[in-house]
Amino acid sequence: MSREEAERLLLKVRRKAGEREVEKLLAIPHPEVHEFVCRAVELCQPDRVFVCDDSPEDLTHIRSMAVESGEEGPLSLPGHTYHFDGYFDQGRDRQATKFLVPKGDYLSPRLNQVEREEGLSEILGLLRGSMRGKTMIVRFLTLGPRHSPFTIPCMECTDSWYVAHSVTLLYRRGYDTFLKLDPKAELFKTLHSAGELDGRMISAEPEKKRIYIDYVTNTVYSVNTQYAGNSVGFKKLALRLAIRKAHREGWLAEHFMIIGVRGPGGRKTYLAGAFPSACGKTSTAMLPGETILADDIAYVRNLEGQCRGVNVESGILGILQDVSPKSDPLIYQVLTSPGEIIFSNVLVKDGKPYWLGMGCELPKRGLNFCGEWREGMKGPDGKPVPPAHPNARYTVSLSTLPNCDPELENPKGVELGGIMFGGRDYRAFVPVQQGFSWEHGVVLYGAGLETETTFAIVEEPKFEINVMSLQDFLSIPLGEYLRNYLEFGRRLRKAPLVFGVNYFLRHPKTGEYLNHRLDKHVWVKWMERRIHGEAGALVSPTGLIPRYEDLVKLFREVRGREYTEEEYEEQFSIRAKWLLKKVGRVEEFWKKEPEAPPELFRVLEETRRRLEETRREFGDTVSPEHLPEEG
Ligand code: SPV
Ligand code: MN
Repeated sequence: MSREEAERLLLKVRRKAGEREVEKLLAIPHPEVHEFVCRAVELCQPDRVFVCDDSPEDLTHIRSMAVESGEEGPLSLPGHTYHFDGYFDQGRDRQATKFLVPKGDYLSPRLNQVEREEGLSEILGLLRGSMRGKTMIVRFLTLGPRHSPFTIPCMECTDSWYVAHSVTLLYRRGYDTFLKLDPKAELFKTLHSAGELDGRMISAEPEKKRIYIDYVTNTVYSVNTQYAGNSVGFKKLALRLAIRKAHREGWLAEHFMIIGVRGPGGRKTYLAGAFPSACGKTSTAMLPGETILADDIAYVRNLEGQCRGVNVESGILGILQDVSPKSDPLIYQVLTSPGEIIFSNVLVKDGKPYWLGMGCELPKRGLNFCGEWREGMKGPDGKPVPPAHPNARYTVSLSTLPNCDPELENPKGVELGGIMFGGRDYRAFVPVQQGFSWEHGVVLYGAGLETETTFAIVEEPKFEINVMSLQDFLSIPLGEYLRNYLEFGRRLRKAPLVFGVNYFLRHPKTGEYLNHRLDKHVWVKWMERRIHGEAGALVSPTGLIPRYEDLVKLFREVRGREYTEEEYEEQFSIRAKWLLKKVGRVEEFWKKEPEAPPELFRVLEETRRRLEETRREFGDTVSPEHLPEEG
């Protein structure tokens, strides 16, 4: 498109945006950018358009408009603000989030979807006129570090200053990348409107909340919602687009944290980890003494045979609940010091934010997501309203954390020595184990990742399979995704070791947790030693497990305590009966996926055979003393 054509196209925008904003758009040599902004203006009919060029003035403008508009409120500490989402808008909304699937395309029926034309007409209808009286903010950013093989350029049009402000904290600035963009470069685009707002600047029509993903045009539409996971299009929404791109191009887009783990002699080894919500992901990434590179989403590529990973984001949208000086000293310190932080859905009293489990008594009244809150209050659905929402979050830039890894912006990312998968499993998997191979680990710990949702000693437990903790976001058939994963590892010169972790093992009789919250630090250090061939292992039917003598040393070093043989015996006994049930569940789940790769069933079948043999010889629960040494 020539400049003249672009100017003609942007005429409509010029009336609302003014000369300076249009010049910022015209400086970008990518016709899709102009078309997208024009279409958004025509459809949503904002009164004004603001194009953010990432200059300090523009970023300050967004920050102050977030407060001036009333979407955020100031707190006492400099830089701290709060934001509330509506009562029915407190988390990612599985039901309202759908793929737009063109006729003739197939997505697993497990993925929420609507026929593309029908869905488009619904969501465009809801967006029509949604920005009247408001300003549309246009933002440019990159997913992954800038100037890197990982970079994906992205843009967002939103009518929420809070969303635009969150983007500043969570992502890398991208306007200058867009100025130099190849006019044919692939872009991800998101169009968001908070819709009708009530007197407290909260989306007023939650029943009309829709979040639709159009993978045909790499566009995310989101309306009548403000919760960041639904409105900031670059988290799990763009992840769905990235998964398709990764699959086409042979790399991985994952729900991963990445931690830098220190080993002997000052070396550092990077490990990635996938965990469903509330299974220990952030607390693993934030282990004291180690560094955090990524908290939520990573891209992983084969660069010259090496498995390299980057953080897609540059900030954290973290859960506040149970962050206390004791459990998470690092992040607690950050949250109680001056600096740019948005607190969402907390309790606010006298300029201070409060959340559940913060380690002090909470005020009996204050301001929260329901308005003026007092103890005993009931919500619109008749349920008691907690002082702060359990999914209350903080939004902060990673670079402000003292433990931020220095390689965050490395365009080549970091080499991943290992990948861990962790679910919530009260009675089967040992706390840590290593897959026999890439294939074995990816299938058994990743494709079989489960979260146990109930614990009762007598009843049959309930489980939810969450493949690689990515299941909600998968945008291609599950079997194809797994095949891509397996092949990715086979093409590497040295595939990362694959580990399965389980922080939730309980005593079979008393129901008590068998590990302390911080024992995971020992498991992580054991993985680090394994990657460098510096720890032995025993061969169990489901993977390689630590030897007692290695753990004794690590517990002394890391936790400063003696690790007893009784603890080891309890934690690392092979619970063959429950493990056999697990294998059965995973098999049942995957049988329903027509494209499931045959290797998956082979690994499961071999696991079953090994478990049955061991059980026949030693019984339902097998002490590690019966297991042979590796090699
Ligand atoms: C999660 O729930 O996995 C999150 C928060 O990381 S959200 O951004 O809502 O996805
Ligand atoms: Mn997440």
